[in-house]
Amino acid sequence: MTENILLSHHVRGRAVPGVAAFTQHNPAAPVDLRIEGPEADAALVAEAVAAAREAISESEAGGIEARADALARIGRRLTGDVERLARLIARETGKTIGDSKGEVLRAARIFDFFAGETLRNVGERFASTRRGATVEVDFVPAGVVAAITPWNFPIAIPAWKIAPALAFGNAVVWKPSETSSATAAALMAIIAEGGLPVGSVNMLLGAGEAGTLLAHAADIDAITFTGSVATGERVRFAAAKRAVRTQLEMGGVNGLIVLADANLDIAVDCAINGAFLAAGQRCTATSRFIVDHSVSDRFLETLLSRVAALTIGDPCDPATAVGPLATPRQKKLISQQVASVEASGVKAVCGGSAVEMAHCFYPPTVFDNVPRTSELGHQEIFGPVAGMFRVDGFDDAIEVLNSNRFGLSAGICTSSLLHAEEFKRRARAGMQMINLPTAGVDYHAPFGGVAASSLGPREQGRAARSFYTNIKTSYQQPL
Ligand code: UN1
Repeated sequence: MTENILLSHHVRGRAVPGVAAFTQHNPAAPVDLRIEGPEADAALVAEAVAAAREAISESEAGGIEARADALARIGRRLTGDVERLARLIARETGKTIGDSKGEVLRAARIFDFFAGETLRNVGERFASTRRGATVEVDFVPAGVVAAITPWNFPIAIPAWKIAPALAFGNAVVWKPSETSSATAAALMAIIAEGGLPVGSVNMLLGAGEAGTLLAHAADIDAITFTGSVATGERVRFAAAKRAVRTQLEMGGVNGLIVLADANLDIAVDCAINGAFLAAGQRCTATSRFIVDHSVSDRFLETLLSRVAALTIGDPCDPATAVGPLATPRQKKLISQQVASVEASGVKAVCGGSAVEMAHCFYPPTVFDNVPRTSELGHQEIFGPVAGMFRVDGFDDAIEVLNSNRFGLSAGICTSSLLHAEEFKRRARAGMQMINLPTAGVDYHAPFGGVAASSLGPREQGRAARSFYTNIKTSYQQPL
């Protein structure tokens, strides 16, 4: 029997229903679950922004300890609810149950981390160049933050935007992806019971227009966005028009270098994890294996035997390693991208369009001998698809690594300290991974990329404060 879930917006502490405008099914078994949600219109966007604006002064009046307590409470609730939330994520987005549990716990720890940051928002005090005077620097709330979040980390990414926004005294209008709106609504319900002032977090649902309206809304102070390059560009233009600050996390076409001196078992582990877990649907996923020709045949042979052993299936089954893509639309897009690479003459050594799979499942796909000019090296494919580029030594590997316009995460497998150090210096990326997969980051360290991957201040960890606060500098001469 199909479970039907009908979602509502959440504005000023209340559920706001609307006409169903979008639908999401369990991508592994469409008859299992049907989710419907409404599309926010301009009037509701304006109301949510107004509610958020009012909550900011209440949050200030409540003080930092009340905010810290609320964030800690939300973190505890998430931990207590891990089984229910993880099952919902798995059924709504196709993420495997193990990854879904890990993600809920990560979100809980993010709220906990920012509960502490609420109390650690220390300023600075300088002596002035003017005798007797002092200069103080305070980090004050940026204001109303619009958060636009994707479906691939449906709880962790909202957590690492909403928790710091609240910690530093802001209020939020949040537009989650229509593909993960039921998970968003479950998080929203937990946040709403956290004890924050009404309107501190408002959630607007929708499949397109709502996000556009929010990005263009009058009276927002900042927009934080994670998603595709194309949507990120639209958000950037909308924000630039009204000089609203932006933080954009977009795509990557991340490379993993495997040098001749690498431990090949570790290299294959990194490749499998980076390219195929979460069905490759992470902006930090590995899409390029950049392998020294002296080890490339052995690397490929081990990789292919490991890929063949990956269990593809029901994300709710703990034995599953690779679940489905999130939506039929994603499957169609990835199928087209793979077909286009095949049409250019590059050969898939496993997976590819020859393999038909049910529902939203897509086979792990590896291309070999990819030419450096291939679209595979330049265009993000948000699925379990990667290409092998055979290279000649370290310098050649770095040249291939840095040859596209992105710069999110870069990896290297090597036992040479010298090469590891050189790699950190020369890789053009926001994150460098040495003998580790390109995907999988800690929540207490800065996250973000360079070049076409990211724009604006870093997310997560202590670095998050710079986006969510304004700096006030006060000069004082005692009389
Ligand atoms: C991770 O690799 O642990 O959308 C996090 C994404 C990134 C998050 C990746 N913003 O995939």
